[in-house]
Amino acid sequence: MKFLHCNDLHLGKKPSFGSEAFKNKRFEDYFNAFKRIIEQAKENSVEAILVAGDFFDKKETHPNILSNTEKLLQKCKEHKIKVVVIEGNHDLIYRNKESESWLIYLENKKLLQRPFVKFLENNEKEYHSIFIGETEIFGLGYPGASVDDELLEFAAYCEKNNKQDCVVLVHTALGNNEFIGGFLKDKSVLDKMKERIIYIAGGHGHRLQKYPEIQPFFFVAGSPEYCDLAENPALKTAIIFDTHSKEHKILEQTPRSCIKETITLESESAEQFREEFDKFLPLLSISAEDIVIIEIRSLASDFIPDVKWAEKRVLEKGALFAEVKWKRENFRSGFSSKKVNSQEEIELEQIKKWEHWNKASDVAAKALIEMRKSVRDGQHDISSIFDSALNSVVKS
Ligand SMILES: [Mn+2]
Repeated sequence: MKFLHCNDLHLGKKPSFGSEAFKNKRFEDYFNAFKRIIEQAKENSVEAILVAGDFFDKKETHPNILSNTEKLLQKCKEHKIKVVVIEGNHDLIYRNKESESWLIYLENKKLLQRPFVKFLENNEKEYHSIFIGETEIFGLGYPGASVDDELLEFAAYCEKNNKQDCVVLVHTALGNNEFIGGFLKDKSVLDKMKERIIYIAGGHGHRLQKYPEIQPFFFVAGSPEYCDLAENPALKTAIIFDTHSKEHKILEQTPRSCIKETITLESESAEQFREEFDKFLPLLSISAEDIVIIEIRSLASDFIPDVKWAEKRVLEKGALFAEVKWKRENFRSGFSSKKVNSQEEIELEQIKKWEHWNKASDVAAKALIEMRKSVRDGQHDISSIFDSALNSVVKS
C-alpha cells in the first residue's frame, strides 16, 4: 500500500494582522496547500493521505472553513483516496467531549477515518485502529508532555499482541529544547518501536524531520504552508511511503512566496534612514503576491529606525504584506546610558534581576517571545510554553 503523509495543515487559519487582502489570501493559502497535496497524492497513485494532527487550526469552526474542507475531502473521495486524520493540539478532542469534535463530524459523514485511543476508567487504554488493505493504522493523537511514555506503552502493546508492519500517526516531533510542549524528549524510544512498526507519521513540528538518518521510519513532513513566517520553506514537505518496498520519497511543498532580506544601514537620523532605505528598496522585485520581511541591522548606537514608515514604503511598492524589524549590530548585554535597547533586550535585562528566574533568564526571555508570538498568531492557550519555561527554571 502506498500512502502520502502530511501534517499541520492548520485549515481555517487566518492572521489577525495585515490588510484585508492579506488576511483573505492567507486564509485561502492553507486550503490551497491541502489542494496541492491532494494533487500530488493523485499523481503518485497513493491509496491514502495520512494527516498527523493539526488538520484544523482551531477546535471551533466557521461555515466557510467547514464547507471548504468538505469540498476538498469530497475531491479525495472522487479520486478514491482515503483520508486518515488524528487530532493535534490545535484540534484536540477532550475526553468525554467527543460530540464537540468537527473531526468526528467529518468521520460520521464518511469523509475521513480516525484511528484513536480510548482512555478507560481503570487507566487502561483501547487502541482503535483502522485497516487500509492489510496495513493496520493506529492513531495516538496528541499525547502532550507524556509522549515518551505513551510511545513506550504502545510499543509494549504491539509486542504483546504480536502486531506486525503497522503504521502509527502521532502528533509529536523530535525535541530540540522547544518551549512548546509535546515534543519527544528521548529518540531512543523510537528504536524500541521499529521491530513492529514500519512507519511513524509525526506532526506538531513545522519542518521536515526524519529518524534515524539511515533507513528512517519516523518522519515529520512539516506544515505545507507557513504558520510562522520565520519557518524554513525548504523543510516543508509531504512523504510518500510504500509499505511493501518500505521506500520513501520526499515531495517538496510550495508555501506562499516570502522574500526575506537583511540590510545593514549606517543612518544616524530619520532623514538619512529614509534616504538609505529608499535607495535599497528598488533593488527588490516585489509582486502583489509577495510577503516581504526585511531585517535592518543598524550600525548607529542610539538611533531607532522608523520601521512602521519602512513597512508602508514596502506596501506602496505593491507587497501583499510587509514586516520590517531592526537589530543593532554588535549587541552587548547590559544597559549603557547612551545605547538604545530593543524590547527583547530590555526584557532579558529585567528578568536577570528577578530572584529564582535569573539563572534561567535566557529561557524565560525566549519563552516570553514565544508566548507573544503565539498570542499574536491567535493561539491564546500559552500554558504549554509557560510550563516548559517553568520546568527549565526548576531544573537550573
Ligand atoms: Mn501545528
